[in-house]
Amino acid sequence: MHYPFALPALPYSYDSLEPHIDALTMQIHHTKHHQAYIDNLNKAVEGYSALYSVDLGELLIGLDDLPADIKTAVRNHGGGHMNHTFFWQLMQPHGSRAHGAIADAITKSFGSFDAFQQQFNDASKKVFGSGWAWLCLDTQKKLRIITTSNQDSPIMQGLMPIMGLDVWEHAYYLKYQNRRPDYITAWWNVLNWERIEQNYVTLLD
Ligand code: MN3
Repeated sequence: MHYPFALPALPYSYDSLEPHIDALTMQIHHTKHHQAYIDNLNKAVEGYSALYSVDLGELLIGLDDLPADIKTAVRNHGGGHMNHTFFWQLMQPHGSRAHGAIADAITKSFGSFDAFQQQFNDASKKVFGSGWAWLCLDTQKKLRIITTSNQDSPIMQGLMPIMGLDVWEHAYYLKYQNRRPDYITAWWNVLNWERIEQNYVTLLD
């Protein structure tokens, strides 16, 4: 992904994650929130032609090398574009169950899938304010659960995301209001574990 950045189409319809994630939330999240990150990212990069061909991941990893006046905008809006593009792909109607290499790795790392789910949920609930919970692969190829604030991406701290959960209020407030834990519980019903496993396996190479 590089400039000019554009909104990716969802691989499913807005209402197809019902009842777990409601259609209006999906529509506003995709067409308003995600689009706004893209618009603001394009506005920030516009005029810096040396950056036009640079991949978004490289921009985020190399934030310190960016012109000072666009660093914060690229961090927030570039992170927002990166994270949401990733997030949409993790979901599908009629979610699947973890299996194969990723399920084995999770069991090995966390003791059991239930223990992993518990840890991931706890991390998601504890994010103060706006942010994300992530399952990442570190440089030693070990699985780690982390959280990030605002729209920071794990790649900004050298970790590769395998799955991630948006716990900004805009991701759940219309349906769940202040009940973030209910949103977190519901989200597990719409996961695309084939995609998550693919994210994992690709990183092992
Ligand atoms: Mn969001």
